[in-house]
Amino acid sequence: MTTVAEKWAQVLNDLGIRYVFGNPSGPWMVYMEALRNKEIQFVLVSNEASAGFMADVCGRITGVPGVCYGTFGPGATNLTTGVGGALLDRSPLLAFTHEMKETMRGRTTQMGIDHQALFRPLTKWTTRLDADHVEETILRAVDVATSEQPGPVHIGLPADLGPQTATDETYQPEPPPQLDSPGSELLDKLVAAFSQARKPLLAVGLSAVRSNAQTLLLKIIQQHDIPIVLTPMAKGMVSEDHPSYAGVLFHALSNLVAETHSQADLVIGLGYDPVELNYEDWLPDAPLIHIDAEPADLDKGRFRLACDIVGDMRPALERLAELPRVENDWDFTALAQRRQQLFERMEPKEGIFGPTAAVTILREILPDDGVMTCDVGAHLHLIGQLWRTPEPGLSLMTNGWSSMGFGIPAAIAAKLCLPDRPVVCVVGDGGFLMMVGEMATAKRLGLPIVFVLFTDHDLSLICIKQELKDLPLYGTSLHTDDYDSAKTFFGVPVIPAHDAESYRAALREAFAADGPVIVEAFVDPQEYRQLVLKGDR
Ligand SMILES: Cc1ncc(C[n+]2csc(CCOP(=O)(O)OP(=O)(O)O)c2C)c(N)n1
Ligand SMILES: [Mg+2]
Repeated sequence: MTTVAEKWAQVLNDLGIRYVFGNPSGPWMVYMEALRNKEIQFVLVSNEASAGFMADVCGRITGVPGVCYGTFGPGATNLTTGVGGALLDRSPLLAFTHEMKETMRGRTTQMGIDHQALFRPLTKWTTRLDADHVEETILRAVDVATSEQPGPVHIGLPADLGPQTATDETYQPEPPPQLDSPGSELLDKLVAAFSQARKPLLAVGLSAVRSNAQTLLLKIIQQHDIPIVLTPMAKGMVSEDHPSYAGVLFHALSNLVAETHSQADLVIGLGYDPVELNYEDWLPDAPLIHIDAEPADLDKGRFRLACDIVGDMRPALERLAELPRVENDWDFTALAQRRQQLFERMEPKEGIFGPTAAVTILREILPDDGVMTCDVGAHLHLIGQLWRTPEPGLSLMTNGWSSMGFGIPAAIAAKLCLPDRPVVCVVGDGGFLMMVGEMATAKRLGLPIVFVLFTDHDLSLICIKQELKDLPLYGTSLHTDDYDSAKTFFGVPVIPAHDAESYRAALREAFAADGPVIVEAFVDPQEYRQLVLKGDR
């Protein structure tokens, strides 16, 4: 006889899942025990929101849905913060929560709320497990979670289900759905518009990263010499020193990036997911061609959608790559000057230890194959533009969900999935306070991760927004004037750094350590004022 919990663990094991993140409860014990027997590690987190973020990042890195768990009511609501991340950052994820047993569902009872209703707006699908369909439910959930656009699925576990006998199943999974190929008339329209344009521009987003279209993309910009802008989560799709590279939308100095895209007379949005930045927030007065698995989300009263190529991206890319070179009017000398100016303006200034110095020095020290995870705040806006990203997937951020608290759990998950790579997390002091409990997790797991904490004593991004509106700074200060750096957090040592020299030494020491280390960089946030929130939105 196999119990539901045992079969559940077997199915997860067969899928290649190695970690389940969460915080336990009474009815979860049979599932934990089943995991232990399958050598799937249950990773205890301090807050279920982290479990969601960790599962999201495992899903992004491995392509197999990450798995997380929360108990009734508050366990589930904590988990939703991470599950929402998987929805808007497009990561495959399975979220399990305990629900009341059938006879108690809808009754007044401790911790009892409707989890199906809770997860409906946060997931692609929400369902409930039963003893007759354990394998079928999980495999269907995986299909939903991994199909375009990837995202989370919630599966409720009735409280009394785990120890019940699982029925034998004969479920035959269906082949995964294929994306439609766009018709040849649409591709002809694309070629015609591209051939007529004098200043076409490529805008590459998050979905392009998933489409494995990088080689074709590089071929197109090589062939036709056209500029390319990236969304923050598409960083790494083209190198920052490529002659076509025009910068990242929305992040630092986006006004300078706009000097290129505002000249375009045709924009080709390639895998452009407006979840990061709506087209309307930056599109020039030029027609748009949208190439993605999802139709264009555009205010068509204000902008002209010349062509919506929905489905598989590759045929459109292949047509552009095969097309004989189309001449255009772009001035590549001016583009190179703007690119140079963009990076010069983010160079550290003499005598100030600010975020630009902290990011620049970290980039020098982290090897090219290292993974950098980042939290949300002014520091992310800087990193999004400044951080050289040799390949997609080496800068992990949340720009769809944009939740503070992402960076620390993301780094833990990245290190678990990629143990041979150096992993660093950059986190603001506000975001650090949200997830400081996960220092205990990193310590317990013995993960050599470097957490670079930018202590600027403020929610800097919000301060800058207040200043831009001529409002007094209010409700944004994190510490008192007598702030004293901690020596350790739950056994994780803290190395303070007040200048570039001590910071460099601290990083070297931290990367050489065999466990987690916090490098606390006391950065002067003033330079953000010249760099972030400069346009777009
Ligand atoms: C969960 C959550 N709460 C609030 C916000 C709004 N928000 C965005 S950035 C930010 C400030 C972040 O401060 P900190 O972590 O210190 O980073 P800094 O801006 O100082 O670099 C806030 C409050 C958010 N994005 N996510
Ligand atoms: Mg701060």
